[in-house]
Amino acid sequence: MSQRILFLGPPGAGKGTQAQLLCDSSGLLHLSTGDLLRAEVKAGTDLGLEAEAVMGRGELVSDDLVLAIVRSRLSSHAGGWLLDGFPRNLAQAEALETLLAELGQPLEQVVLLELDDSPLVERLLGRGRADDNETVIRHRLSVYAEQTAPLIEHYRQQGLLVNVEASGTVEAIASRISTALD
Ligand code: B4P
Repeated sequence: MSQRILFLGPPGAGKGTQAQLLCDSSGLLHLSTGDLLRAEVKAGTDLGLEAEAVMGRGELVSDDLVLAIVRSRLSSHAGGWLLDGFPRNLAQAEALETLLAELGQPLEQVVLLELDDSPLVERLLGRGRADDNETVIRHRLSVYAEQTAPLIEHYRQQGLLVNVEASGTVEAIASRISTALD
């Protein structure tokens, strides 16, 4: 199986859920920028204070801040990894490519989790995190469409993209992902 994987998809597609399962069974490092940012918020660091307001509005935290987190984690890890929720725009994707070239660890596969808006909103309302009210969710979906969705074409052109239908049970989706990964 690929050792350097990225999960792409709209908020609520289940990136975090599926990444956790796959990393538990494969031993890959699970690197979720959302989880790492929430840990900073919880710890009350300067970085967390800056991120909290931005996340609460459903917008993207600054590229520099997110990249610093990813750089520090990837530089200190020798094995395989799964990036969940990063990159979220073209600038982050380009910065990631530069970092991975420096580390000599090219990306091997990008899994796109695909789901329509209406089940996404339903799932996120059910999750009930601080940034999961309907107005913020709608805004996150539009931020995804404008800033993150262009990455689909970017990775398709690089021949790295595999599409996975993200509807159905957690187990059914996990099984589709494992079939899709080389
Ligand atoms: P994230 O933490 O990445 O979260 P997400 O995209 O909202 O959710 P995900 O797709 O992981 O869904 P999950 O498995 O939890 O982002 C949050 C915020 O952090 C962003 O808005 C942004 O502000 C900031 N951020 C993160 N990365 C950033 C970056 N690189 N740059 C800038 N800002 C960044 O599943 C959702 C719910 O569905 C859960 O309740 C789950 O239990 C449920 N679920 C999962 N699979 C299901 C299934 N098959 N059926 C039914 N329910 C299911």
